[in-house]
Amino acid sequence: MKATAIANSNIAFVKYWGKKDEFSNLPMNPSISMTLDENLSTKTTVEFSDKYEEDVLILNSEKYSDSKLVRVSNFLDKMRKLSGVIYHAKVVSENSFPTGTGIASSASGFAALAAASSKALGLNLSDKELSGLARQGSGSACRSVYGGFVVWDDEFSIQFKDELFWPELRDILVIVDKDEKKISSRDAMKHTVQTSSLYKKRLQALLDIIRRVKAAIGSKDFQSLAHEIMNESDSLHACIKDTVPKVEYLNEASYRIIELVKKLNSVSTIAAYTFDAGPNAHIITLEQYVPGIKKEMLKLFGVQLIESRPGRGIRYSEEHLL
Ligand code: 2P0
Repeated sequence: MKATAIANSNIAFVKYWGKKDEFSNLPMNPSISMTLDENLSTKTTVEFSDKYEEDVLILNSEKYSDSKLVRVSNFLDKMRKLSGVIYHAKVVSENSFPTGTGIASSASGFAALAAASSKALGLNLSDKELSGLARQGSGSACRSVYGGFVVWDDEFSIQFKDELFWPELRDILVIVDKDEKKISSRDAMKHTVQTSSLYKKRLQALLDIIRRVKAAIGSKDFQSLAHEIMNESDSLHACIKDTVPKVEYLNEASYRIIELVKKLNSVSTIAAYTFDAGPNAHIITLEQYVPGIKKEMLKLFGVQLIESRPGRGIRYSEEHLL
């Protein structure tokens, strides 16, 4: 009972922030993302067998027995319940990007885990069902089930446009800090929902924003898309700062990148910045502007860049990791 799946990370243009309740992991607001390519992916092999006396987790060649294993084990419990299989499992997982880059891998990680474990258990699920399961592992993971541009609202995500729709679009991940984040997004979003008054205003505006982002993608209107993406990132981080106790994910280097993007956009808009729960920037741009933007970003001290195109959804492999 063994299977291997690969899933890519995704970058949200309109971001998920807040849960209706922690048990179901249903989101407070709809979000829309672009699935990234192989440069930011996770490959996972899962084997269920009576030879394992407990669940085992090996991530990037390191064995884990901390909260990461608990989270994976809780997820495997859901899969066991669904299938009726009671065996423990060994999970071996590798990211395509170097370890210690400070890149969150829960989206690609739980999408790959949902796919590999359901295949190993012979469950034969639809993408929609897989998306619903991945969501229960980590919210953003439900969007990584599909390639291209993906909307998540409530239980499942759905594909809005596939990865071939806008092949010139690019994401440049600018890594400025390699440490794991100090406050998990899980905790921070809980505090934001409870304490931020800006957050209530954000929720009211989000349906309109989703509509405008979909229209900009649908008509390949980069200028409009870029403005929506930057406003949305600013809005999220304003809410995060408005949270009690105050949270600040951006650092000095993040603000330097924002200034640089504004400078690059002084004649016409060629790039958009967006930040998740950390200081590393994603720069959304078009293929033709990538060399110039990379050159400018590399002038900043000590940054590392990972470029990505719109990528594919989940796929399976016979090259197992165990
Ligand atoms: C997103 N983020 O839409 C937003 C933007 C971070 C900022 O989804 O608690 O790791 O596992 O459901 O998915 C990060 O939160 O949270 C996230 P859980 P997750 O991509």
